[in-house]
Amino acid sequence: MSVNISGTWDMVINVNFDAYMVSLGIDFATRKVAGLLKTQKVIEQDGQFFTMTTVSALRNYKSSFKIGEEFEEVTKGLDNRKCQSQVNWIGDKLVCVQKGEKRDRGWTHWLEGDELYLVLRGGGDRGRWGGAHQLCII
Ligand code: VL7
Repeated sequence: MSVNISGTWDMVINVNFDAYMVSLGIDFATRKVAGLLKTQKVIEQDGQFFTMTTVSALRNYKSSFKIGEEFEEVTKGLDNRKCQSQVNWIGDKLVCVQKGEKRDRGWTHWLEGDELYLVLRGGGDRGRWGGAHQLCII
């Protein structure tokens, strides 16, 4: 039985988000504004079906997918790239691979206690968030 990560999660820690954005080619001005955001992650999980909305004062980003099914993802409003994405449970970690122009791109979510973590990977760089945290480690 898989973990349930549904809920509304407030960022509390954010590490190396700027480096993640650099790896995706986000311009300086956008990075400075985006780096100040306290984002919220709203996750709906219904069996194999997920909807994730990253909510911020600047813009929102929504993606919906089914576990194990490849889908076309356009990172609209972010770096606006097209990816063939697939999300799977690997143990208790929810792992997304985003095949496209960037190598080794994707993200991983997992729970630790009552906190949600997120590692973002872009172009060989890595980032990480948590629950009410956003952590990024490159
Ligand atoms: C992660 C932002 C930086 C452009 C704007 C900043 C707006 C709020 O992949 C993501 O989430 C996954 C895993 O939880 C589910 O879709 C979105 C957002 C990273 C990348 C690019 C800066 C411009 C930030 C939307």
